[in-house]
Amino acid sequence: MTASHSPWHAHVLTLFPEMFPGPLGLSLAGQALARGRWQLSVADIRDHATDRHRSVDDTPFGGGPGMVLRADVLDRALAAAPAGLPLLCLSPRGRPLTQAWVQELAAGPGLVAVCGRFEGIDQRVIDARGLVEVSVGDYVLSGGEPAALVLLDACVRLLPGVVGTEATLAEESFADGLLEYPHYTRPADWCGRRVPDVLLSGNHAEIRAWRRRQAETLTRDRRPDLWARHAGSKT
Ligand code: 9D3
Repeated sequence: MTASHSPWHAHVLTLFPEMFPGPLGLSLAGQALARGRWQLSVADIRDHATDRHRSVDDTPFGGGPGMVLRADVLDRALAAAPAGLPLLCLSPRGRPLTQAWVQELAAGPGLVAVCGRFEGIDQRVIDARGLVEVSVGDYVLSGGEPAALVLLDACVRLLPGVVGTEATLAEESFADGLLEYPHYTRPADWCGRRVPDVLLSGNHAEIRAWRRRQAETLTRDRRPDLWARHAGSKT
């Protein structure tokens, strides 16, 4: 018997509990889940409805399209969530998720993720519970669940022992905000396309320098925003 304290815990509140663990039950995250490196609990928000029709939403005060997730129902679901975890709510108007934020969340005890549906959530429960709204990017999803899967995938892969080699994660911080250089494997000639000679040279200093230049050129061309921050971080 091996003693261990409680693993990193994700508690998801959703109207579609069947979406979890979904892809997180496979691959690295799924293996880590099966091995107890992290824990997932899923609550169906509808279980906290009280009326005969189990309704969770209602029309917006002030008018307008769509429906709003009721404060009372969501509040009961939050009261039943494990205590001591940061309370997050996936929302298209949330603070953009970054790798730095993911690192903070992965270093903590876990998180509670509320997945929105409908036009939105009653603002009063967001305020009363201090829910922190998180966005995964500037495009429109049909609900918060795929965003929660993205958030959890990003956190779980940083937990100790989830990604196979320490070297993989070390390499990431090593790349200091640049896009990745191009990769090649055998055959050295594929349909007349040859692998760059430098990679076959065995000269590791030259290979390192070539990869660095490739990463810099790619970042400057594709992601001027990242490039500006990278250049700025060195001055
Ligand atoms: C017309 C107002 N819409 C906001 C753009 C309403 C609306 C659209 C889509 C409200 C919720 C949603 C569902 N999306 C999410 O819940 C969501 C999301 C997203 O759509 N994009 C990026 N990140 C996220 S996190 C949650």
